[in-house]
Order: sequence, then C-alpha cells, then structure tokens
Amino acid sequence: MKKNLLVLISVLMVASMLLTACGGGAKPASEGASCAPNCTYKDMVLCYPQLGAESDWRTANTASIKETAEKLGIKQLIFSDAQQKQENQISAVRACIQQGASVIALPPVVEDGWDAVLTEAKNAGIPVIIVDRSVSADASLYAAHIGSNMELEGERAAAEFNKLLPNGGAILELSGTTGSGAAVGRANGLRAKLNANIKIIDSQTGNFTRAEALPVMQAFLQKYKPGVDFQGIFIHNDDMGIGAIEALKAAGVNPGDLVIVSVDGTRGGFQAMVDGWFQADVECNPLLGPQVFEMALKLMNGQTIDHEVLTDETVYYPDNAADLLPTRKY
Ligand code: GYE
Repeated sequence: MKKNLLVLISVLMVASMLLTACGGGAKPASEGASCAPNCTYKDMVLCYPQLGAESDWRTANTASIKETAEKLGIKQLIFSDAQQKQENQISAVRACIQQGASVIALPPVVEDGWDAVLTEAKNAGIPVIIVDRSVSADASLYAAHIGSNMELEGERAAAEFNKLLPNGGAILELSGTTGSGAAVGRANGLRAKLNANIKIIDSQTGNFTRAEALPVMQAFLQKYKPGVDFQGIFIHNDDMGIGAIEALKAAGVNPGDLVIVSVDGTRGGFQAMVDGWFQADVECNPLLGPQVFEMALKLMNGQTIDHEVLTDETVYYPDNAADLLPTRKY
C-alpha cells in the first residue's frame, strides 16, 4: 500500500516536471496559438526586431512590414531597431517573449550566436520566422526562413564579371557586414563561380552603409591604381556602391573606367546604372511583408509551412535602367 502511494507520488512529480518543461502550459509551435485553428490577423501580435536602418534596402523592408501589418489589421506590431547590434536584437527578442508575441519574425544581423535566444522562444511556444539573412543555428530551433538566396546573388555577380572581363583581371570586393548571412553568401557565391583568370586582390567591409564604404574605397584607391592594379569592384549593396562612387569621382575615375557590379536593385542602384557607374545590379528584394504575415498566420493556426522560402530574383542592366527607374518601389 505504502509502496503504491510512493509510485503514485513519483508519477505525479514526473508529470508536473514535464508540464513545467513545456513552458508552463504554453503550446508548442506546431500546435499553433490558443485561437487555432481559427486565428485571424486580428489575433496576431507580430514581433519584428529589425536589425537596423543601414541602407535603402532596409528602409524598404521596414516599410513593407509596417504597411502590411497596417493593411491586414493585425492586433499589434512590436517593432524595434537594433542599430546593427546583435545584443540589441537579442534583448528585443527577449522582450517580445515576455510580451507574449504570437510570432517573432527575426532578420538576424549576423549568422552566429542565436541558439540561446531561439531556444528561449521555442520553450515559450513562440514560433520564429528567420527573415532576410540566415542563421547558423540548428533548423529545429526556428519554424522557417524567408529570404533571398545570397549565395546565388554572389554567383550571379561572378557571371557578370566573367562576361565583362573575358580576358581576366583583378577585382576588389567591398563586402557587407562581417559575419552576416548576406555578406557570407555573396562572398562564397562570387568565389564559387568566378573564372580562374579573375583574381580578388582585396576584400574589406563597408558594413552595408554609404558612410563606411566611402573611406574603405578611399583606402583602396591609395593602395591600388584603378585600371592598372584592378579592373573591377564587386560591391555587396547599392548604398556602399554610392559611397564608393563618391570616392572614385574624387579620385578622377570616370563612369565605365571600371567594371562595377552591385547588389539590391534600389533606385540608387538604378541611378548608378543610368549614370554609367554600375554595369549590372543583382536584385535582392526587401518587400517581404506579405509573405511574412501569411506564414505567421499559418503558424498560429498550426498549419504546415515550408521551412525554406526563397525570393525569386533577377539581374538588372543599364540598357533599360532609365525606363525601369520610375517603376521601382524602393
Ligand atoms: O542587401 C543590404 C542590407 O540583408 C539582404 O542588408 C540584406 C542586405 C541588403 O543592408 O542593402
């Protein structure tokens, strides 16, 4: 009798331990929110800890999220700007967990270092959609990734250099934020597909901003003579391209003297093609709002979703840049 009671007590203890481990009764992401399977946008509290405001791409991405939230009439958008600092983003994610967000959509500034906070969200039963750049964390720690194939963008840039420098040459690389999925992917893609006779002689980061790209380009121009030591530049985004153009102009370089390939396809990038500075602009689409909210609702309703959703993109060229410029949304 006594023995039976002991068994019963230990069974109850194990059961209660299991319940606490599941986050005090919060439902695992796969089951959806408490309104599942009938959640609507009116039930949705979406957390978007934006990584910063470093570029026109980012501004357009923020606008897309805010406009879509407004249009769909969601309950609440918790938006913050981490100013390109991972620690700020991590704090913002934690605050969203505290506030009981339905879904967290996270554009991670860098790839590494997300395991702990993603585990916390998972334990709280809040699904996380990784948006735009990727993370290195195990795929089981987040619901899905929606964004561009950054490696493919780098490969597309390589194809342009291969075309425009058929006899080979030397190029410089003005790279994005160190350790970011965008910079890592673009750098890898470029190296994977660049013809063997084209050498990358130097690579420095401009942190995806105009302001930081300018002195990096100035330093390159101190070290290497344009047209002699290098024939081209791969620039990881249009904002850095615009900063670099300022430095090139000041050094007496003319549009067309160098082969310049950039990424994003912003209005600024299109203008640089119209002005003859860029020979190609690899598209990277920031207008991810509609896809993010649609997936968030599915997750709330416990529906199945694709783990990897890649944006369909192309390459833009100077020949029709002037015609397309007025149609560009960002
Ligand atoms: O190319 C750049 C921005 O992560 C794809 O970040 C994004 C990149 C984009 O600052 O302009």
